[in-house]
Amino acid sequence: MVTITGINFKNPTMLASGIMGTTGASLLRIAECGAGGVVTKSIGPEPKAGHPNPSMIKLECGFLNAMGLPNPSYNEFDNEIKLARSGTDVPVIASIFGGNAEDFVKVAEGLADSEPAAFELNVSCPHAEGYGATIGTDTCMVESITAAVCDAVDVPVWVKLTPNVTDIKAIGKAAQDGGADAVVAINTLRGMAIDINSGYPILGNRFGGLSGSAVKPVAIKCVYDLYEALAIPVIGVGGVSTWEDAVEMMMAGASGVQIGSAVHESVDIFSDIASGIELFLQDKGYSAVEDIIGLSHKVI
Ligand code: RRO
Repeated sequence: MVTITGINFKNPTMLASGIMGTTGASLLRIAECGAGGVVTKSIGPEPKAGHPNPSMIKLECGFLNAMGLPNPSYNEFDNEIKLARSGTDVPVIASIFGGNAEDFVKVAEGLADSEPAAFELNVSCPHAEGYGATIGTDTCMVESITAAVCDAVDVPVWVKLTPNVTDIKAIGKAAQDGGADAVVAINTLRGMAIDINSGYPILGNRFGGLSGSAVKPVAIKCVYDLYEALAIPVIGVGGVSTWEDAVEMMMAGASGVQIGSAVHESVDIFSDIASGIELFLQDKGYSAVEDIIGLSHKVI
């Protein structure tokens, strides 16, 4: 078991936002597959259709997506959280987005009734004009949005950060100064792919966000830097597909590890990774998962 921001997780794996998180039934399915926690798709103030197709493509090194924050709005989503919660003890975390502090507060208050275990503020989607990284690259916006949501809700607030910045520590500090209980690092890396026969960018939105194994070293470095710079927990996400990846992320400083793209391989990934971590701890003689969190900062 691991406790992060006062929430107990039976193991340190969690479903990352954006994958299998659009319905209560799919969240429940992942919870039943052994995830320690599940995070919803990001939910906003108004229904949003998302970007035109193709909105997700597979590359050799991972996935490129430009879904464009498709969601039915908080009004239509609270029942999905309630459904997931009613079927499992696994903590359900609500990922939310907006264009300013009022939007975020409106969505958080609108979903509060469904009692998510925490809110994860998406200030990091790399391809959503007016949302996500547009505001998540501005320290003042990150601090004021975080503070506004912290004031409005009585559950922990996590802030999911973009790696598409010069100094992620400054953004992490802004979230911490705003009262965040944890940061989540990282969202996808800005990227694009071009069809060489036609010359057209392949994604409907032309560019999008890269996820999968290719981004793991970037995520590890971001988690490492944030662990050193902040006093609040860091939750790691980016390119984790094996228990070894998860252990590496935790040694960089992650208290928990979210898994997204690798769910495409198998939904059993959560229980596989959780048991792999457990066996590793036993083999190495560690007494608890906490022994490896941030270990790479302690070795000389
Ligand atoms: O919906 C998306 O296109 C999306 C989101 Br909200 C996000 O946070 N990160 C991403 O790569 N895609």
